[in-house]
Amino acid sequence: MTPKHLAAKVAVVTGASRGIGRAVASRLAQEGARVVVNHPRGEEDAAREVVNEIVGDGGDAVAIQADVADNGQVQNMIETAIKHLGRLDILVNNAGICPFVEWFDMTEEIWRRVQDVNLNGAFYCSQAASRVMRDQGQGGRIISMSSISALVGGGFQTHYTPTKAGIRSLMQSLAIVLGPYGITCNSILPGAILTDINRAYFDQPGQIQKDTGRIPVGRLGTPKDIAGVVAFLASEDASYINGADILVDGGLFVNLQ
Ligand code: NAD
Ligand code: RM4
Repeated sequence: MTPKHLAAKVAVVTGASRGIGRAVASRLAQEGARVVVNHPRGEEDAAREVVNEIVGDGGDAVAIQADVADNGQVQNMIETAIKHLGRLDILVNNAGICPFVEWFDMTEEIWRRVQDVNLNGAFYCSQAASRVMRDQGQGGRIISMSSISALVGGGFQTHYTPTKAGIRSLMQSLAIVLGPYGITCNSILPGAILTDINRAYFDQPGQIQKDTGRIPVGRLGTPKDIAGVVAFLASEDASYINGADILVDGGLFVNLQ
């Protein structure tokens, strides 16, 4: 990939105040894209830090607050993005939550919130963004954070794994609907990436060593491991990849025997 291959592009990255989303926002900005750093209420400082870092490195970014689980806030985010940055070329559906919960303790409220943020949020953002991309008439990219959890279960993730399978499936269907407009839709399936979402789990004594032992490359993933793949899918080199998913897990999934 040539440097600054995303110059003149505008990207919206949901849940970009921390973790994988933050690394994605920074990487897309390094590639020349102007970036919307979406964040939920309460993460203003973290989002400002991401924007300042990008601007300090010579890039361009703006923070926009929106709960992706709220369609009205999502519409408002996309309108505000267009007002500030003029266009939209890349949507990264990254925002997600996974409160680890035992099945017999699972409440309807927790179940619904996880569906609302992870899957319904991806629907709201994808529809709003693709309408803009369609009207621009210059194609686009929708890249969604699914998970290895789309392929395997998780005992404390019974609410979460269906959302990740759903996101992957949504990208497959949207690839058909939006391909004719030059808008490609793909998923990334990260394995175990150490971030806030699983910090309490990995803080348990011996847990990192135990899980790392199952990963052939011998380490947990980092947000940067995922950001590079997003940059590739956003690039011209990936223009014929549509409806695909890329497992980025260091070989964890295939290590069954
Ligand atoms: P994280 O907790 O560090 O980041 C999640 C981000 O989503 C945060 O910036 C948070 O503010 C944002 N967010 C949460 N609710 C939101 C809402 N309602 N509206 C807008 N933003 C919201 O976790 P992460 O690991 O960086 O997760 C990012 C994505 O990657 C998630 O979709 C997650 O499911 C997926 N993923 C993570 C892993 C992993 O091992 N960390 C593996 C597979 C997939
Ligand atoms: C992911 C996957 C990871 C887990 C996070 C919370 O999709 O299951 O292993 O750490 O969710």
